[in-house]
Amino acid sequence: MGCNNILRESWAEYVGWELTEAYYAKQNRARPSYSTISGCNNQLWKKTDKREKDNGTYSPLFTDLSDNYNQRDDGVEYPNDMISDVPYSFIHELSRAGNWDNFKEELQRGVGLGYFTQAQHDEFIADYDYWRAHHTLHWW
Ligand SMILES: [Ca+2]
Repeated sequence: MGCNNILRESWAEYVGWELTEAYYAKQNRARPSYSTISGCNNQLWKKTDKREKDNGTYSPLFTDLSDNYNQRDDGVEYPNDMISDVPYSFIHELSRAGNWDNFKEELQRGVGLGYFTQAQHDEFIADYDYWRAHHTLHWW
């Protein structure tokens, strides 16, 4: 695998974000819905970001399953994140998918488990499918 792996980098960003959020919660501070505390939530990621130039691999793929902020509210160029509060256990399973096809197959299970609707799932995955289709040198 190369260093530009969207699954791996996005997972690392999620862990950093989640730990920072947990720390703030422990300090009795409200969990910010759109936190820039850690800089790991990547809410400004766009499907048109290039891999290296715009840090395209540092996406909110995992963070968006947990956070309750829909960055689409900031503009149509951002993902329509209508999913929130997916259990960590499920997100962790997704992190072990290893490649994009396995990730998508696992994510689909979330519909049956009631974590989100099919429509929310389809909207969630659309920007990443677009990103993948427009990047020939990607490592998933
Ligand atoms: Ca979000």
